[in-house]
Amino acid sequence: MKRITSLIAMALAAAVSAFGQRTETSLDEGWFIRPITANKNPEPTPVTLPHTWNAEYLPDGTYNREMMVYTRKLEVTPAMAGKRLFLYFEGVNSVCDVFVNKRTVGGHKGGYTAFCIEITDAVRQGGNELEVWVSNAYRTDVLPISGDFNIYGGIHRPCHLIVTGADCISPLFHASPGVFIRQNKVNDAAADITVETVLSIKDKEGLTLHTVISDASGKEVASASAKADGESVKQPFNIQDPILWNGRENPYLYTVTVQLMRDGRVLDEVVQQTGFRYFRVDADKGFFLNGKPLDLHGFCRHEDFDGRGSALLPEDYDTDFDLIMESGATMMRLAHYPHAEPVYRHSDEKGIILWTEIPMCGPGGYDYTGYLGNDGFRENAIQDTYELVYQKFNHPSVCFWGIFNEILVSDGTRFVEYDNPIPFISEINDLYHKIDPSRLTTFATCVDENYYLGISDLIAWNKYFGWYGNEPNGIGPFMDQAKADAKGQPVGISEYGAGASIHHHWLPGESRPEPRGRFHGEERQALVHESNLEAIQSRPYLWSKIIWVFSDFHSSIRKEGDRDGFNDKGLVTYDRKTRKDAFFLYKANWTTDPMVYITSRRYTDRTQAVTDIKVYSNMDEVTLFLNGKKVGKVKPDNLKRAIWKGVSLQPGENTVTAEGRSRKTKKTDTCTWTLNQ
Ligand code: GCB
Repeated sequence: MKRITSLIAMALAAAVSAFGQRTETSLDEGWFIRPITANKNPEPTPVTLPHTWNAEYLPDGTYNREMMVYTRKLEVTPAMAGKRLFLYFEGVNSVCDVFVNKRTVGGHKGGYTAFCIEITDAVRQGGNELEVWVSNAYRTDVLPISGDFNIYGGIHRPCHLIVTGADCISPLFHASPGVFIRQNKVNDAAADITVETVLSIKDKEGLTLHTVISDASGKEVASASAKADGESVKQPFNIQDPILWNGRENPYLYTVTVQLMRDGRVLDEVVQQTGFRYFRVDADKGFFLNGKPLDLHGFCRHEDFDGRGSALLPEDYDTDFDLIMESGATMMRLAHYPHAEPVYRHSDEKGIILWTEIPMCGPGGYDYTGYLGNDGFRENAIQDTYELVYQKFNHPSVCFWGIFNEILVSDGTRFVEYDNPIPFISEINDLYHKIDPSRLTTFATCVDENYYLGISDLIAWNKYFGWYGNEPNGIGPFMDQAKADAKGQPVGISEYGAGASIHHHWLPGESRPEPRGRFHGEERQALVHESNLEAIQSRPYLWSKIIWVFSDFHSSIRKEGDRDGFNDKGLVTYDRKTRKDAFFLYKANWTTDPMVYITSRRYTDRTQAVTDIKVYSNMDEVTLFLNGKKVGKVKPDNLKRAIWKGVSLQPGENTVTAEGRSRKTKKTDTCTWTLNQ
């Protein structure tokens, strides 16, 4: 019965889209998974992609990092005779071999970029067997070789079958769309662009390429035809008075349709969305989008969701983006690897600026053996760079290419000659610029020394003042010094934050939670963010101000906070159901839609009668009521905090109400605390 259902589902998933002779069919349904070792549960389990076998921890708190085998039937219909067939995997973590009818057809190293394999000669009419051996075991030749997050094993992103005619726009070129919209020069008056199309053709006779650019209403704004007789075709366009892609204010998108034609017949078609924009970073004034300053603040984000691991569903991306938009963020750093396609698409559509990076991730090297001594590591990083850039090339949201996160030196503390990472980092930086001269390069470092200055266009620091460190001066003076040392290179903040459990509560004056300890009071996280935000807000030279991290995530190396195996520095919980207090600090500071929020609201059972009450609000003034009686009216301060000191709760239940007012608008928030004495 199960088999029949999955066959029906496979049939339904077929013919998802058809452009010219190209069809793209989802292969997400109808898979089975089994361990490679037959003695362990040899019975295959049916699964649907995206899938990981590590969504939950094992009972002992570890997760399986062995090889698993995915199998699926692939039906080749008579209509596919004479066509070219390609398997397109959006992401298989982290190493795989792909077989068709027991024959190797290809494989891939690296779990966060797509790859495409032509299987035309490996299939036969009728039923075929697809098999993918996937391993997420530790390796020194596949990025990342280190990191504070879990490496989810599986075909954790969707998979498609692409069928084209003999001549097509290449799906094979670094598994990219094969169409690259290069923004040579964009300003308010014109967008000077080149549409470059990579072809995979068997017979170039009579081929032409017809490209149409249309605006958001579907109206054609430019078109051109060119002879398609080489491996790639470049078509220049000059679009007058373009409507610019302008971040959250106006994320305006154009559509570029490229058709490969012969004798008036469309052989293949690729459709891409893009937005035209220009940007720069000033060492003193920060980021400018389309000539105007835009404050870049937001979150680092991991691809990790309760019950799913990294195999997110479309609705999970909707949930995340609703929260990101609600917070008022203008940017995101996609940590610490390329994210799935919906993240880039949502960012394009909603106007979020992206920093996206290859998984070259510290700290240290593999068990601190260094980086470049590992055979294959360099090649894998270069491959990742090509794949990331070409696969995400047309997304207007992407403004920054990230080279690495926290690469320390061989022993984790010292900078030693035999594994000096700088030449390699420079090599990746140059490669980014060679493939895509239109964007800026950056990285996230945690070292205080100046080893890395001047290598990339921009630089940013991961700094945890108030959480890991006891530094008396905080992030402000640290960044002032970094700016002075950087001699004109723009400096930013790539991470700052603190851990928090929504089940742990902390009062000012209590001792500071241990970062590696079990008690991670929610209120303390908010306080750390307040002090960082204050320092950051008064330093307009910071080109990026990025919080670690959007949501809590799995990290098997951690045993702290309220659960093992989690990093709890999220501003929202792992299940996205709770926005922690600190989330509302940012919402109050980053948004203008009237809001009022009583902090410490989850601290419902109390033993101290006298307490401070803190409200985050972006409104003109806030009035506090306790059990219906007015406590007082306060104007929120520079961090949008309204604080009432020494309020006395009554024994038993207390109703706390905050009423925000801005001219005629009124907003209220209420919570209940019980005083047990
Ligand atoms: C960092 C790392 C990030 C960690 C974070 C933390 O600097 O870049 O991967 O998860 O700190 O929580 O300690």
